[in-house]
Amino acid sequence: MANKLLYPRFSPTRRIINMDGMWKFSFDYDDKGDTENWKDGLKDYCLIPVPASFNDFFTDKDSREYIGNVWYENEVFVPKELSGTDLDIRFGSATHDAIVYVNGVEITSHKGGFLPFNAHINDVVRYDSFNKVVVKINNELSLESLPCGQIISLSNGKKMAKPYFDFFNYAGIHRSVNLVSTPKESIVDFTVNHILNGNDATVEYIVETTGENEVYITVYDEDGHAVARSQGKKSAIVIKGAKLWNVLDAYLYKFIIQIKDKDLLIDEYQEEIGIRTVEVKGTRLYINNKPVYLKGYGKHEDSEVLGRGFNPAMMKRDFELMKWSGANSFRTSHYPYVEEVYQMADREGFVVIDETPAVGMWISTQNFLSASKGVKEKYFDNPIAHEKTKPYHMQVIRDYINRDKNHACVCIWSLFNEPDTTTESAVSYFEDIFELAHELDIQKRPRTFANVMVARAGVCTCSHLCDIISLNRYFGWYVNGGYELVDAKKGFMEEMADWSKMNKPVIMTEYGADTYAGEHKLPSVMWSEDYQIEYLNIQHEVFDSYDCVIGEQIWNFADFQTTEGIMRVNGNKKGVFTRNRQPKAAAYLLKERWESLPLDYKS
Ligand code: CKU
Repeated sequence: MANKLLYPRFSPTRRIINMDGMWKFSFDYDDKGDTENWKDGLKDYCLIPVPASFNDFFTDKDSREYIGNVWYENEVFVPKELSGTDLDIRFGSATHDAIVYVNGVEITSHKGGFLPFNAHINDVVRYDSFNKVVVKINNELSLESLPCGQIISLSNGKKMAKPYFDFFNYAGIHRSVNLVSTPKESIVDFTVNHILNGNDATVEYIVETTGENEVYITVYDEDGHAVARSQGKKSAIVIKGAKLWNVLDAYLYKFIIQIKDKDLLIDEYQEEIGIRTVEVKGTRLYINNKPVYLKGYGKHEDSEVLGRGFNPAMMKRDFELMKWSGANSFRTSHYPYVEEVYQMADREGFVVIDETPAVGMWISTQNFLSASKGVKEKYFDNPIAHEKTKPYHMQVIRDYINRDKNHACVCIWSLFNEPDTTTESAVSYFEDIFELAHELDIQKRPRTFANVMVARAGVCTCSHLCDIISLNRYFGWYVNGGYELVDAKKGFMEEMADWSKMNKPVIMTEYGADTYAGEHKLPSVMWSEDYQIEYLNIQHEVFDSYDCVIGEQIWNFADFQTTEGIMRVNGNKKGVFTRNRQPKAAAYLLKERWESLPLDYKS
């Protein structure tokens, strides 16, 4: 059975053995891991925590910047009671590419660093004893990796990453590793769609199992009362007087799904489900048939020491700060985030624009900045994009929609970030990706991609495919910065006039100014906290002038790590909060604005 991406949960019929903790770890500088059979056990190693990026633990640059294969190893005891069940090993993610060995046998390989994968290990596991798990991970970038980039060689023989994107190429085992034991006949997938009729809601559902026994669903409200029941693998449940999932006012029902043979329970899985609809009409985004205005952030999974590793404490702090600032939404720029983030967004009522890792679709030997300016070769003119990247991108779309489809928080799919849409050669690629997302999503949620500044209205060859136009614009930063700020508004207004003619909703998915926390200057200069505020005031005037703008998500929630260079001061400093999650002055400006803008602003 191919797909067991369901989030790993304990139940009366399911067992989870969590493998997080200290793992053996080794860099493979000379590429000898394969010939020396490290799959059977690492020779020289240190211990390293999982989940985490490996990059920021060590005190030398070679470790931080390391490109190539790294190896991880751990042991797991598998009790006898699990024999007779289906046993899988499941990685929340491994960045970017991974090969997994159990007891020396290769059991799976996976391409891509931001989605879960699993493999069946029944045939190789030893019950009632310890089992060796070895993972070989590669963090190289190419034109056909997502995100895109390239690797160069230095004169000392070391490799170096040249990302075509503006975040550090963190790597390692970033999310939890679990052994998942399920019954031989089990629930493997579950999909819901919501229809509202008056005070009632109908939840259409499809349950996929590995057997023929009957499926039963019981729906519990938040007080633990059973409010509806259904039977069958494909049916609909009517919830009378349904309490809907609303923005910042979430309500989650618990769906308990069972496979039963008469009274015998065969498998059980539960999921919290928010009931809501999402729709675009004209220039508005409707949730539960009510127009909404989005306020919030483009984010990153990024923190000190851990890099891109999942940290529940950091996640909690981020949600508290977002709520404090009056935000109601964020974008998972520039890749699908850890599953716990969507669970929390469901619980808190945040609207999520869920993004794929399709970022850096520009060709450049420099970095993301030169990539998005004056490139000679256009990304989608290259056959590699169509022959190699697109099929892989389509697989990513399948996996991420499958993983995230049931989350109430996921209201918009962002299928690319800032691709080169200045050429006709992008169109067929985009058509196929947009079509696939539509076909796969039973809820038919709106699709978008974050449009780059050089692909203006009239130039962008792919914006007609979007249900919502998402714009990343830096008037007052990359153009017309500093004393020229007066001209920024004019240019921005003119461009928005063109976009508004498309009669589609527009979300500003990026705008921002690098700001060095603590830097103050009167009158302001670029990089000061004072300038970030002036810059934002201009942006807000533009957003308020155009009826079609139905959302604003500032770049970025917090300062984050990037590749070093003349454009970045130990990272991107466009954060409203510092990397340690403390406010810059602009946070108070946003809080005042966002707390005063009603959810139905512009309706
Ligand atoms: C952000 C050229 C614009 C790139 N865009 C994408 C995002 O990943 C960057 O961090 C803008 C920036 O701060 O430049």
